[in-house]
Amino acid sequence: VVCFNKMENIRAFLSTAFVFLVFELCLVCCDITDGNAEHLKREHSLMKPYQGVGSSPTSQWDFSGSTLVTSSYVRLTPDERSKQGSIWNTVPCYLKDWEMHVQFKVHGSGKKNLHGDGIAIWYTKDRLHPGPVFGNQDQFFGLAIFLDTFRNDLHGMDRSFPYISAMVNNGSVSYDHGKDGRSSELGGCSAEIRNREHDTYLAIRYSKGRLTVMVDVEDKNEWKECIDIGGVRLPTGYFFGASAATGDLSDNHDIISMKLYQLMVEHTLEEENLDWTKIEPSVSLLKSPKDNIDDPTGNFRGTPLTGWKVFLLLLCALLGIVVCAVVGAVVFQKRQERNKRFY
Ligand SMILES: [Ca+2]
Repeated sequence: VVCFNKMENIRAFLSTAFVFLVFELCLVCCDITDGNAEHLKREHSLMKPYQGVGSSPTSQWDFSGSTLVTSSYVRLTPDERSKQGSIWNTVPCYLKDWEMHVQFKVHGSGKKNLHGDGIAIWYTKDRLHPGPVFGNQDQFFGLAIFLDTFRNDLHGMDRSFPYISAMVNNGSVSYDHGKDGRSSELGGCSAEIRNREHDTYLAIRYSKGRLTVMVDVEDKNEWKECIDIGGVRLPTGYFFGASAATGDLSDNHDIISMKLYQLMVEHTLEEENLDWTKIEPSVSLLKSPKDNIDDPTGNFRGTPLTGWKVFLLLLCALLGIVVCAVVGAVVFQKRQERNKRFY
């Protein structure tokens, strides 16, 4: 009788485990297709040979200042003093979760430390407003990523240049050039982005309030984390752009491409019902970035292979859990039987 009961228990347990496994697999499958699928959005992307950029009323990109568009690059500034130029997407972006990949090239004849000032990538309310912040207006609304190639702050020797940093602004804060924006930066890293023989890339991901910036400048075809912070709030309906400026020192600041990918991320009903265009750009620094890790791999160029790898890993983990549970149940029952014999 004991043996019969035991078999029944194990069978019941196994069937429960099987149902659980199937259920979990379904969840995992749904998660993979919704979480990792990336879609290039052509209306927000700038790619060779830049056909129709700026020249027609239906054009999706406008440019101003010193910007020169050729068939193989968009030169925001030439390697000459006191230039500034920008290029702006004319279509507001209503995606809630996105990833922008920028291929850029900063190069010039200036020797070490005798070049400047750098490039800024923007996601802002206003567009085509030339100004003092890397060729764009100050006190902007939205997000800026600065690729600062010149050290203005001689007291800030704890960081090497070029230096990449992020700033979110609700129109109230000024960028402090003299301090290289240190007082308003959310995070940053040093990266050798200038005069490289190979292609150099930057990726900006904004998803579920988390801002991640990655660089690929070592010709290794892999992303290296630069900035990763949570609690960032940005509205939809802003514009993507890029600008650059030179001063007493100069460089060629080229954009080769800007590719925007939509990230398929699920939001709660409450989030969906919000009017995302009304969100004020802000950052809650109370939240530690480390508390906010939902994708610790930071694996950007999500290919189907990565998705499958994750899937297989999860499958193995689930199978492992089930095997452990079954073994545990058997051992537990055996122990109980043994205990019974003692009574
Ligand atoms: Ca600077």
